[in-house]
Amino acid sequence: MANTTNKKVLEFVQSRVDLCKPDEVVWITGEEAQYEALTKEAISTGEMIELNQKTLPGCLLHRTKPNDVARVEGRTFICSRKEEDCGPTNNWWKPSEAYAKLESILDGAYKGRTMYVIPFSMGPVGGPISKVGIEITDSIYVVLNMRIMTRVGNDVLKALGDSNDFVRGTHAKCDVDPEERYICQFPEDNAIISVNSAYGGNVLLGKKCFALRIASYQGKNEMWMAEHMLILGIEKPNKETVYMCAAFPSACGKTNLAMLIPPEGYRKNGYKVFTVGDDIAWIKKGPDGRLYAINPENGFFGVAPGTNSKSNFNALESTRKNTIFTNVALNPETNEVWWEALEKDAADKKKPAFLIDWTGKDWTPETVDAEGKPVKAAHPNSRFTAPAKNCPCISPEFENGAGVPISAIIFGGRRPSTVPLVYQARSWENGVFIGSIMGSETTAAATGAVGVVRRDPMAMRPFCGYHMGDYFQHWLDMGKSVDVDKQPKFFNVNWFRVDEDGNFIWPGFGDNMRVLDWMLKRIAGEVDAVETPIGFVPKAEDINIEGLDDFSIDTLKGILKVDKDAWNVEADGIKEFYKSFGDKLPKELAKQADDLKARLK
Ligand code: OXD
Ligand code: MN
Repeated sequence: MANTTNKKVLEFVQSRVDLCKPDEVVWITGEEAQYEALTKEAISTGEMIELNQKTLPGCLLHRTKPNDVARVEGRTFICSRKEEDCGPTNNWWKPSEAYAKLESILDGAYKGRTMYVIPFSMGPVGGPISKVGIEITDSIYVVLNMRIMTRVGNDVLKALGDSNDFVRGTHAKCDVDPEERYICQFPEDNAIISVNSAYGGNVLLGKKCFALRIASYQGKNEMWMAEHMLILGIEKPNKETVYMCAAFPSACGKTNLAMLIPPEGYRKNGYKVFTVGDDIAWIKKGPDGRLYAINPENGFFGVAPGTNSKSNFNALESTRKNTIFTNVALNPETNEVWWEALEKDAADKKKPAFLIDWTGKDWTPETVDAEGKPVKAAHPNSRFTAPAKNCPCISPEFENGAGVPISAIIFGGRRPSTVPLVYQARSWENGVFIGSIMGSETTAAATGAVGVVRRDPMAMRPFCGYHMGDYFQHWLDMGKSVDVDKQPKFFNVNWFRVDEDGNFIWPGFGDNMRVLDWMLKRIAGEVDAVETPIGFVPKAEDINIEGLDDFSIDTLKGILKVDKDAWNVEADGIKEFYKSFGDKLPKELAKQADDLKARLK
């Protein structure tokens, strides 16, 4: 039964009942008993597999269809009223046509099924930066995941009251037909419709669809920002905690950086790292004029393969209870989960000899496909959905709805050459420029063409809900709204420089703390830097390499170098990329590109 008298909510829910024609309607209340009953039901139908309740209490495994294992950018649409508001980085679909097609798919889609109504809050319930959504779905998997990834239930409806400020999300699994799969955002209507998928990134509508695509549009209109950023806090020996946000394209180690364990020397000296968020930040000006960030999510939807006690101890610990695993392998002997590189090294002997792979088939380390290539037991994009509160280093400020004050904004990508380990922007405008040109370089293994940079501005290319040129302008406007002395400092990092043999030069992982430490010193005004055409680069002696085996100051100098020839090529590439935004490219950014070119002469 509905626990609200909010007319707009009731109207929306009724419109979905009329269209999708479910047998039954269940409102998600947030109560434990309801959750337990739904879990039991999903286990009884085989939708969920109950894992070893002694070693993995409250944990479940789910397998999606093999055609439904990742976000689908080609089938994701921004249905803005005007095409020019969508921009060159998104697919546009005229709203009237999109609604007509989607409604024809949704018509009767819940026949013989139960419709679940999930009221959810992005951010702590009732918080000043938080927002509400209602997701309608026919999937218990979605309900159980949303319960981990967001705050759900009656409290949310209470906080919403009579307000019309909520996002309307409709999801229907239908036949999971990839040809009829559509993930559509209607920014002007506060609406999302997702059909024919059951994969997390497409169907947990609070995440990419709302918290990035719709919220970025809301942020532009309401003077705040929704960003694809982790948030971490570093507690210094004097107990002061400095917060930083960081944006990286997918597969650059955001979750690892967010949960970093500092090297021993730092731990001994009293440094601690706390995680506020690993994927999304909502940023707004606070009463003191500084920028504050919240993590709108309540859990981590992390990639499982590669996660082990060495690469990310804290993430692994977070998955030890009340976690949903999707498309990982199952060890039938222990009823536990497994994925590639779950062992931290060869001496860690947990690697099983026999498994059920992510598709439900028998698997041994010798299993090969039709072409004789080894078959992976877990899908490379297999995931864990883990409650944030499980994380050993979750920040004490995680539930603070007012957010944490941001002192640094970090951008980065995978760049085997050209981009130094770290440099600092000259100003907010220059920082926006650096964010707008970030991206990852293709490698020979991936495409055959080495050195092609796929630009992914602010890591928002697949997630910006409006024209990217207007988005850059919004970044510039946000900067103007904050006094210079209260603005965060901008940095760019590159953990991925390689030597002639293709080996990573910088050790990465916990040792990235050494680079964050330099940023702390810059923020506190404790160290100088070298001015170069691209920005301020550290003096090598200001980066602490104590305790790093086989890593000399000369090696460090090598990855801090700014190569003018390489940057001239880069600057030309930037100008080419900027052309795609036409006259929506802010003049300030065009000038930044010209100034860079001039400084490189
Ligand atoms: C994610 C992504 O799943 O960015 O977070 O792809
Ligand atoms: Mn992400």
